[in-house]
Amino acid sequence: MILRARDRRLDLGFRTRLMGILNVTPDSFAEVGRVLDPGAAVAYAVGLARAGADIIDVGAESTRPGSRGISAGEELDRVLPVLEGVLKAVDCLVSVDTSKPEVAEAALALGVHMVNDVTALRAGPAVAERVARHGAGLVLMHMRGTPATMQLDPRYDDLLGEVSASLREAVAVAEAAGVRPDAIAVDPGIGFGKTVAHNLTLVKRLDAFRALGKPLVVGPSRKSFIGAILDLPTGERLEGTLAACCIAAWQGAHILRVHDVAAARRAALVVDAIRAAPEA
Ligand code: HH2
Repeated sequence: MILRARDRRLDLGFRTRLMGILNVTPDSFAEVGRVLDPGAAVAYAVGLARAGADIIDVGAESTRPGSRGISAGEELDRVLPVLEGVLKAVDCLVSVDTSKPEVAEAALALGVHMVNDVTALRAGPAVAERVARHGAGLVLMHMRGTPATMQLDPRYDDLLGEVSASLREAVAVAEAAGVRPDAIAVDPGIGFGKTVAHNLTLVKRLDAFRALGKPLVVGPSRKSFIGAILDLPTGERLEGTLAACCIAAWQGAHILRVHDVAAARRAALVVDAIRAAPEA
């Protein structure tokens, strides 16, 4: 399987890929990966690329549980100078983590390769239309509710079926808007309107999303379900993150969205080697 993004093709067949997290925010849930100063943010991105990131995902609005969001103007002010610098400084793919069409458009005009939309086009096709016009890639992530409300009482009758159906609909909207079928990846949205048990099931049963026929992105990195198991703060969730990443990769994740690229790279290489080993 490949993921196309502008003139680039990310081959997903032979090894697990890594999306490194860069949050240009004062309030993202984890301190790791949070860099507000533009110069420091670009230097941080260079470090992610050197550590083995295949994609650097730059976000300027935290979507942590309870957050209320920021204006498009504020998001643009934070993200554009950083994207401009990152695009010049690294050779890997660069994505912008936004669900606002005006932010997506400005980032695409600068040359970003992908848009990572954590609302999976809930507000309509505007983001997808812009992605299509630039020939870029698109990640569609499942979220139940909004960041402000999503963790109040998430319930599903059929977790895997409902998340799959919602992603399938979003893919149809994206394709109808003109996004190339091979430029779309999907993500079940760990922590976005999910209980601890839901998150564990999503990682365990990631294989259920293979039927969507799209590259699978998954983002367990340092999230609260790991904290709930280990009773540890975000700064001490690396080992738990790696455990979840290994299971996710084993179950078919093509791209792991992580804060800790160097550590995840080592873990993923071992998973890939085990997968490639002879059966007996
Ligand atoms: N998680 C977060 C943000 N964007 N995108 C995808 N595709 N998948 C995810 O799981 C995902 C995402 C939340 O993590 P983070 O960016 O570290 O925190 P915050 O939203 O507080 O900035």
